[in-house]
Amino acid sequence: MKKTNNKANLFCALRAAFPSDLDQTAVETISPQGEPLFYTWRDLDHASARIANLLASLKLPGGSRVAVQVEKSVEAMLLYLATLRAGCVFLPLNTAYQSGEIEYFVGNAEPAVVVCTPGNFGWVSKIAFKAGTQHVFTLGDDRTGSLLERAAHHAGDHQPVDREMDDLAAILYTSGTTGRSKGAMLTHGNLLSNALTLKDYWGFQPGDVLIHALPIFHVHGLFVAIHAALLNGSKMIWMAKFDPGAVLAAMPRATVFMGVPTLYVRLLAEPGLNKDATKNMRLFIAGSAPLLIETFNAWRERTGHTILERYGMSETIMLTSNPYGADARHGGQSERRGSTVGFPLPGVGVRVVDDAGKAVPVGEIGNIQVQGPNVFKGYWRMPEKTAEEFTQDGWFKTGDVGKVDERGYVSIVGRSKDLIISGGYNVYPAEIESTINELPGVDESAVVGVPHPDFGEVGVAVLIAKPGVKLDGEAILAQLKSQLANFKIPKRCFVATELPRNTMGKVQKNLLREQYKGLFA
Ligand code: MCA
Ligand code: AMP
Repeated sequence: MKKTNNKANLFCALRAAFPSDLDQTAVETISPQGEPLFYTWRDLDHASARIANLLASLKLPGGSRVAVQVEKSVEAMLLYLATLRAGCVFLPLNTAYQSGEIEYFVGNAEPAVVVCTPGNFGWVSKIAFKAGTQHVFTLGDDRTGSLLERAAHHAGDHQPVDREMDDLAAILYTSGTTGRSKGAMLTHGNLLSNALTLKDYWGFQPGDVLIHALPIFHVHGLFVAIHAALLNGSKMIWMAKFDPGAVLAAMPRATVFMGVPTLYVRLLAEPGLNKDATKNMRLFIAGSAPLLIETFNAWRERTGHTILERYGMSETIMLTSNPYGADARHGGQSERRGSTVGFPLPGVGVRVVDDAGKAVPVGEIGNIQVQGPNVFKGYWRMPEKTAEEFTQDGWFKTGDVGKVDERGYVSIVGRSKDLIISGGYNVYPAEIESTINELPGVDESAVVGVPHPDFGEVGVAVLIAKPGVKLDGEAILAQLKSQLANFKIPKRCFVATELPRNTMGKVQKNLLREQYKGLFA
């Protein structure tokens, strides 16, 4: 690998933003044993260099994937930074994924390196070696495991590998309405351009402190949150898991919080959430799922802060945002409006079209298409799928349905893709249905999303048994648990005699949604 002209390597931009006093605290956290831990900027630099040197010592071909399924820890973030430094491609995997899901991702991405928890080494390494992976390391959330043991033998300085803007930095798997998951390929240029835009648009400033309470295997926690903090040289208060009490307790020492709507719902249930508890905070940002207007209003009422809602996708990182301050592109409007996702970010194109691809008039509903330096390079090894998702003139079809009002605010009003967003995680009914349909005695099934007070939306399964077979919904759910990540498991499963169908024979999911909409009210 060449080691010159490395300015396009995203790590270089992040590293350049570290404060000049490297001995300041960059991250504070609590160990799994409950002891406070502090990492300086120098620690982030040296520890990520050691891991990058370890990766370099493996003499991997350029563009090698590093697949990672580990619990959240500061070291897991350092592994991400090290992967960028080393010029490899980071492939984060949700810790809830079961062996069948991991087997697919590893088989599809063919990573050169897999990092898993010490407890999962047995089954993960078996899958990895079968797929041709040469190196499997372990990383525990308590700084244990072979990755750090091996990295400790390497030097604490490392020259980031030369990368072009168009080179891959990460692959994020995202499911589809049909077929298996697709790996969205994000480049150094995609990530850097979006991070720079967000830092500016959200007014990141000296002295900001971010509460980081999201998982780091998806865009929100991994890119939006970490890049914003690092690019601003901001300290992070790092939480391995979201705990509303701990977040509330950290607010007097913090200024920015990012969360999916469920996190806001749970914080609102804390009696201590009030104006006084949040007075040091500058900005609350929400996204990944629709923020109910009730939550938006309740938050303003209780804290005096107006949540800034934004919208994005794994394929595009962030697309739109409500304004932080006056947006000169929109006549200086600065209002954060509930039930909208704000304006297209600077440099991002958003258009709303009808099914024939023709632009709809202002205020009318249509399909959202987007364009910009943040839009991904394509799906990993799926050129046909990539081609299908782009228009002839190069716009990406989001699958979201929405409108842009006369003031320029974008609203998402639905989705043309059959997708359930539960607590900020995406669940594709097609995947759950095909897994259920494989179970003994099942003839067919339908999975729909219904409102849920905590997760926003959850899946409910309705299935039909084969003639003469008696099935039990609870037993079906128990069987699914060994095959699918826990958040994908429908919260209820009903056995019916038939599914409602239209004259074309298509299951009428809207009728099922209507039938079960009050289940969790
Ligand atoms: C946990 N459970 C869930 C979910 N999470 N069920 C449905 N939906 C969920 N999201 C279930 C588990 O299956 C388990 O059930 C029980 O709840 C307890 O699990 P546990 O892990 O302890 O739950 P938790 O810690 O309370 O987690 C809830 C959570 C978490 C904190 C809201 O789901 C979370 O961190 N969500 C954030 C997801 C996120 O970061 N999304 C960003 C994607 P059982 O006991 O029956 O097994 S990036 C994105 O969407 C785009 C690009 C964007 O715009 O940002
Ligand atoms: P993912 O596949 O995890 O990247 O999820 C992306 C999808 O999340 C988008 O296509 C939207 O459907 C949804 N999404 C993200 N942010 C918002 C938001 N603020 N409001 C409504 N939906 C959102």
